[in-house]
Parts: sequence; structure tokens; C-alpha cells
Amino acid sequence: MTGVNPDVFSIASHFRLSSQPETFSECTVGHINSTYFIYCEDGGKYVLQRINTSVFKDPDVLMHNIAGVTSHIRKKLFEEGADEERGTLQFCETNDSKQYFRDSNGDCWRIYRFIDNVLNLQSANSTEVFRKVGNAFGHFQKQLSDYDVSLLFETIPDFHNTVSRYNDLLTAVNKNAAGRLAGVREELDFVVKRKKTCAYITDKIASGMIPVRVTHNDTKLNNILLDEKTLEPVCVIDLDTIMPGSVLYDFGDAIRFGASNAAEDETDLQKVFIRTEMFEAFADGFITGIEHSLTKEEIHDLPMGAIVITLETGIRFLTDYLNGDTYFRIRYPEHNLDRARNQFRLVRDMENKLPELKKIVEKFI
Ligand code: ADP
Ligand code: GN1
Ligand code: MG
Repeated sequence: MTGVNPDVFSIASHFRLSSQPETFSECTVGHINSTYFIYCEDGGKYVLQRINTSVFKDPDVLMHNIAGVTSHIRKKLFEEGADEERGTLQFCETNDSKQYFRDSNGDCWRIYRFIDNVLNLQSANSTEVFRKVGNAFGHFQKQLSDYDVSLLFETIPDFHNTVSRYNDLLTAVNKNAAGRLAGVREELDFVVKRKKTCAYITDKIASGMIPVRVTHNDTKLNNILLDEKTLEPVCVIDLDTIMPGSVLYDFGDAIRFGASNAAEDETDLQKVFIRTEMFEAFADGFITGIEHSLTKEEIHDLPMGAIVITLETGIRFLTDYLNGDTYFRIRYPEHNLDRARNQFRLVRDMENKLPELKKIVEKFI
């Protein structure tokens, strides 16, 4: 991690920080925003982020959502007697009391207080830790269960609408913008065969079979900070996609990333499979954390949630590959294709294990 962006200090000068920034480093975790850690003369630490405005088109709406949700969570932390400083994200305002700064290029920047003595994991290596992570995401969900949904804007319309993600893929196929279509026939075939699966959650929401809640929508393991010594969850971060949604999204996304035996871009597909013991640990923690307030239908559908969200993520990677890598940050030209293949392999494995996964969740009903 090296500091390369020469504008960091000048951007930081527009914010009310504890003292003068001395050094900074670039954070390479995360596919969407650009993140820098700033270290000040007095020991103060901050997280500077360039908001990806081609993904989040309206930064005002984005910051409105995060401000509302974090102050709600802060109240809950106070009531619970928990750590209000470390338990949720806190902004630093700009010198003119705004929540973000727009520079002369039109780029939008925000600063969070740095939460210290934490780490984030790229893969779950113990059921004990992953159970706690499940518990923390479940608790987060519970904390927001009385948040007024009407206060939330949709920061990315149809974010987890898997049917529209499927249609986006077909549009990308028709355009073939990057000329890569010939190389993805097998992957397309895999998706087309699962067209019906794409409608699984959307249909259930539309018919009222599963409720709409306030959901995080991006519950990968690296979006939760853990205490570096105890590995206890400290703070759920990356709140850009908090929107009305289904609990199946949050459960499913956490499983596809954390319960997989391999990273989401592992190319040795033999290594890509769902670890059922991790699935069970997360499910246990999540259902306990949400204080057993899931409906029977929701619990029953948790395994399908994991399949649909993994399929959806694969579809999104494949779409981006066909579009010429305009959305996700990549490290090499075939990165999105490798990610898509990986996700599809995981889908296939979960489909094979579906009876076993269903048996696991039935225990929690
Ligand atoms: P992206 O949307 O690109 O994933 P994130 O908001 O998840 O961006 O931030 C990227 C990374 O920066 C996180 O995975 C985490 O390691 C680090 N990070 C973000 N906010 C904080 C914070 N307040 N304190 C400490 N580290 C943070
Ligand atoms: C992105 O921002 P990050 O890296 O936490 C993406 C998620 C995907 C994920 C795949 C806003 O998450 O939806 O599931 O990559 N976030 C956005 O790793 O699109
Ligand atoms: Mg993130």
C-alpha cells in the first residue's frame, strides 16, 4: 500500500481534522470507492474516500442515507451500553459544514474517523469467528428494524433485482462492446439455464411472501471490522448500499463470500465450494443476532438466497467483462471473467448441496 495520489493533502485540507495530515497510504480493499488512510501530526487517523459517482450517481442522497442510518445506530448503541465511537461510522465535516467535498474535477470526497486496532478478513478461517460475524450482521439488521424505510433513497436502483441484472447481461451481449462475446458462450449458457432462478426472490417480494426490510446489501466479510486481538466484530462498514431489501440478500452475500472455500477470484475451481460448516455457523449467528425475528419462509429460503445472490454476482461480473470493465475495479484484463466463473462454480456446488443446506436451516425454525 503506497501513497500515490498527490492531491490527498490538498483534499484533506477542506475537512475539519484534528491536526495537519502528515502521511497517507492507499487502501486496496474494495472494488468500488478509492480509499486512503490519513495520519495526522497529533496521531489522529482518518479514512478519505473518493465516492465512485459513476456507481453512486447522487452523492447527496447517498450521504443522506448514511447520516440517517449511522445516527439511528448510534442511538441504539447508547441504549445497549455499547461503544458509540467504534460501533458505527462517523463522518468528519468539511470546513463549510458539508458531508462531502466536491473538487474542481467534480470528484466527491468524504472523510470518516478511522476505527483503530481492527482488521478485516478476506476469508473466514474459523466457524467461531464466522458465527460472530453472522451475529453482528444479524444484530445490525435488528438495530435497523425500526428505521423508517421511507427515509431511505435507493442509491442504486434495482441493485439486487436479479431479473434486471439478467436483462442487463442480455443487453451487454447484444452490444458486445468489448468484443469479448465469443469467449463467454459457456458462461452465458450457464446463466440462461437459470433464468427462472433469477426471479426467485423478486417474485416472493412481489407476492408478499417475504417482507421488505432495511438491508445492508453488501455484507461481504471485508465490510465488517473485527478487533485485531480478539476478532470480535466491532463495526459494520460500507453503508453505501443500505436500502429497502430482503434479508435473503444480506444472508446470501455474506455466504457467497465468507463461506466459500476460496477467494471470489480464485481460478483453481477445484478449490471453489461452499463450506457447509461455515454456512451453518453463519446461519446460527445471523438468526440469533436478528433475535429470531425472521419469518419461517425467510429461514426456509436462506439457502436459495445464497444461490440467487451468488448467481447475481456472477452475472454482474460477466456483464462488466462484456462491457469492457467499466464497473468493478480489476487487476488484470480477464479478472471479471475469472470472478464470474468462480461465482458460477459456487452456484453449482450450492445447487448440489441444496438438500443439505435446507436441512441445516430447518433446525433454526
Ligand atoms: P468499497 O466500497 O470500495 O468497498 P469501503 O467503504 O468498504 O469501500 O472501504 C474500503 C476499506 O477501507 C474497508 O474494507 C476497510 O478496510 C477500510 N475502512 C473503511 N472505513 C474504515 C474506517 N472507518 N476505519 C478503518 N478502516 C476503514
Ligand atoms: C462490490 O464495494 P465492495 O467491494 O464492498 C459491490 C458489491 C459486490 C462486490 C463483489 C456498490 O462491493 O455489490 O457484491 O463488490 N458493491 C457495489 O465483491 O456494487
Ligand atoms: Mg467494501
